[in-house]
Formats: sequence, C-alpha cells, structure tokens
Amino acid sequence: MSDNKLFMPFGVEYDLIKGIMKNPDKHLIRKASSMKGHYEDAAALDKIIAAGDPLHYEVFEKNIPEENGHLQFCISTTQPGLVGDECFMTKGHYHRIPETAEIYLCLTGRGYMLMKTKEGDSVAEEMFPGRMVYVPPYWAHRTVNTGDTPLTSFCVYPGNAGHNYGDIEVEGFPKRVYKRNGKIEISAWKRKS
Ligand code: S6P
Ligand code: ZN
Repeated sequence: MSDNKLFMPFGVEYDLIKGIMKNPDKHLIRKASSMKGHYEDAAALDKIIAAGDPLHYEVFEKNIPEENGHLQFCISTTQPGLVGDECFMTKGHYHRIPETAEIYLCLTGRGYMLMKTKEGDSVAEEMFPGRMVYVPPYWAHRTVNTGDTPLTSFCVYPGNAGHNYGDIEVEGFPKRVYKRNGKIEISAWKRKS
C-alpha cells in the first residue's frame, strides 16, 4: 500500500494463564513513591518507600493512535501488598473524554474494581479470573488487589479516551479496601478536613 495513513493490522500473543502480553511497545511502571496522597495512612506509605520503594503496578501496551475509531488495549498488573491495612491499588482515573467506557477482563489474582461518578454513585465490582468488569462512560475506576498474587487484567477502551487523573485526585474514591486479620473490608472513607 502506498497510503502511509493506513494503519496495518497486526496480532499480539498473550500468556493468558500468567497474564502476560508478549512484546509490548510500552511498559509503564508505578512504584510506591508514585502513590503519595492516595492511601489513608501516609506514614505507612513513606515507610514502604524508605524500605525500597517496591513496584506497585505496571501497564503493558502496544502503540495505537489516540484517535476515535481505534481501540487501546493493555495488560494492567497490580502487585499484592498493604499500605497500613489498605490493599495495594492503582491511582485511578476518569477518562479525558468522559463518555468513553472500558472493559477489564481479569486474568489472574483477586480484587475489586472501585468505580465512582461525579454525582456520588459508588460501586465495587469483584475481579477474579474469568470475570469481566464493564466500566461505563462517566465512571472513574481503580483496581485494588486483595489477594496474595498479582491481579492482572486485559483492558480495552476507545482510542481517544485518554486519562484524567486530576479530578479524582481532588475528589478521592468514597470506598476503600482493607485487609484486617486476613479479612477483606470495604468501607466508606471520610476525607480529613
Ligand atoms: C486505561 C486503563 C488502564 C489503567 C491502568 C493503570 O484507561 O484503565 O490501562 O491505566 O490500570 O491505572 P491508572 O489509574 O494509574 O491509569
Ligand atoms: Zn481507564
């Protein structure tokens, strides 16, 4: 083809048991130090950072144009662990174009997808291998690992969706997920005034 604008089809191989995308183009790494302000117990997070700043979560992607009509897809992997008694999680975001949805198909591990709207709706959907969570338009979303192994999902969302981290950083998620005495607790969080 002489048309340079035509995007060529391609295939990608996965290990669906381990939750691995082979030959990703992009690999985003977030360590504990990127999570300041997100956990209830800031002192516990500082301790973890000082003790080696462990890996928190990773995203593996292919290069897809950020355009309407395309589909972004990735593997998102969140490590197990606790900050104080709160389970490791992603930062969470709205999409930059809020009327765009997303599908998370869980491949490994166990956890929750926390979702919230600007109107105050709040939902926690369980994640485990073989379960898909549909994140509708207008819902901010964050994954939380409640297990002892990496929580891995295959995600698909519109090419132009983008990320809006700023709004949710100000608003916070109303629900938080804790592991206390081996039991998972999801509770409402009151922002300190
Ligand atoms: C993108 C999709 C995921 C997340 C990833 C990391 O729309 O929801 O790829 O980017 O799970 O989470 P976050 O909140 O740091 O972008
Ligand atoms: Zn998203």
